[in-house]
Amino acid sequence: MPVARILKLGGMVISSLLILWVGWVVGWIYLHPESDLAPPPNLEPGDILFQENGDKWGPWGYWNHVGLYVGDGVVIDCWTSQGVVKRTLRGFYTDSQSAAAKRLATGEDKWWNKDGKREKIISDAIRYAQDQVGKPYQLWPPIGKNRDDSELNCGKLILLAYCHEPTWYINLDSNSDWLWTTPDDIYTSPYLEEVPCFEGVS
Ligand SMILES: [Ca+2]
Repeated sequence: MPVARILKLGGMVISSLLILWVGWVVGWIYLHPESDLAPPPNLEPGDILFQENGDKWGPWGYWNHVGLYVGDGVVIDCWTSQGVVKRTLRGFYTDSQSAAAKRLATGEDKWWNKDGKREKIISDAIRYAQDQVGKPYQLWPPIGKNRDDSELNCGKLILLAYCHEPTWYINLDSNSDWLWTTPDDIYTSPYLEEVPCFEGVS
């Protein structure tokens, strides 16, 4: 067999394998099977939603995505492929293999539970997230620039939504490294409490 023919066949095999591999990766990332998880009926605007969606390329830890519920069945979150977007609450849950929700702690020992501050903090967090829609995803680790919101990722969006300096300062990154805010860093924050997920009444 002539060398040119061998090279041509080899090239075809390699390019076919490459196409298959790219297809597999794209499919694996974007076509997660839908789950039958449904949002709990007692969510409130400002609640922070955690998702485990099987994306093993996501952040380290159990939860690999986090978003903000802004009310009226809408979630704002930040995706690698899309940047900051609005999506449906139901879509957030059907994309989840498991999910949880947390909210700013309601205990009287917290300074924000006095003089209506909690309501103001939550409405400002929602407004902040809405103002970020359309911003690009931050591809590289945000070392030293976790407060720069020209580019965002899912954890950083939530962190900055609840960290309005100089008006107030609630650092939801529980390990406070300011290098990378993973969904797990937020999930374990002592400033949040679990939303009791009552089943819907059918
Ligand atoms: Ca961190």
